[in-house]
Amino acid sequence: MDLDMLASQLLSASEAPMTSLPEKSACREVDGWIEQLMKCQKLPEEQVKKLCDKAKEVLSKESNVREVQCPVTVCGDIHGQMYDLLELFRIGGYPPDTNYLFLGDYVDRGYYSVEVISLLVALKVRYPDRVNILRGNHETRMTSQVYGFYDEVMAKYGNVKVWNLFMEVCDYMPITGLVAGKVFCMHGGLSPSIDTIDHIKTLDRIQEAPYEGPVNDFLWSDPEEIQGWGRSPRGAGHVFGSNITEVFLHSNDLSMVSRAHQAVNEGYEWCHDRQVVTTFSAPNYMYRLGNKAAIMQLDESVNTSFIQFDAAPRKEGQHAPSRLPDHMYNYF
Ligand SMILES: [Mn+2]
Repeated sequence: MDLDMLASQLLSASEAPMTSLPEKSACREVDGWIEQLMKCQKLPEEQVKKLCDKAKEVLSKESNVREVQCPVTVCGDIHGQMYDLLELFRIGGYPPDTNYLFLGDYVDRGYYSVEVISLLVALKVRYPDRVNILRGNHETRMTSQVYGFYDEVMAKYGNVKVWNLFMEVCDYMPITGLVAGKVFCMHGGLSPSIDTIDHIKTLDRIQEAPYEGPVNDFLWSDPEEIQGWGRSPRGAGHVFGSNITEVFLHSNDLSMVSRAHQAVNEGYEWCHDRQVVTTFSAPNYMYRLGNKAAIMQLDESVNTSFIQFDAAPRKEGQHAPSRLPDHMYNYF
């Protein structure tokens, strides 16, 4: 589908019910940014600054455990794959007609980290109650400096200011989400230092994610077919077994854990007796893995259904897939 058409579709969706008059012109400005980003055109630095200031204000009001109502569509890793994110919206519906919960990893690896994080943050600012963005392990300085976003900002803006601005926004992103009080969501997994949802709410999150501890665990951990806790091969976070999941869900009166963080062939994958689901929304990850992507829809009764999708057709003028440097292929 033509990108201009996508943009105009989003615009007409955003002409729906609006707020007071002074807010109206602010909304119109953000709508303009969204329209531009939907064409995969980056914003000028001054507009990024304005966007990030607004985003910090919006996100600072959110809890470490972002509460979300149903229906909502849950999305996993995007990793700078802008044309695939546009495909996701084409398939899943455009905000604000579809409510979204993104589980992090917006940047790094793909060619359009700048445009992807700009678009998602702009949608957050424009529709704060309908678009939710959690922090992933790539929304940190330590990771995005190494895996692409930092270099992309240098290449596209000629300096690192935009990277710094977005990293400040990342510091404000909630760490976990709770859908309908039943589905506990995060980028990575559980933490051995946290037994209750209430405990998470007391953590001090507005900072660069620490190298260890609970915030780091939520961003980095993985479910594993073991019992108890184990060392993670990633060198950050932990691996946790089905008995850990079982106890956490039971003691917090939850029905399941929804997370992302691992590329899975079908775009989604259940484990731990269907108490944990992984959703991954970057099709043909890194333009070479050949995996499907998926999004998870939670309906009014918190029932799950999945939509799988393949990579968007490549358009002329887009980067050809080339082999990335070897160090990019390790276990992230
Ligand atoms: Mn990740």
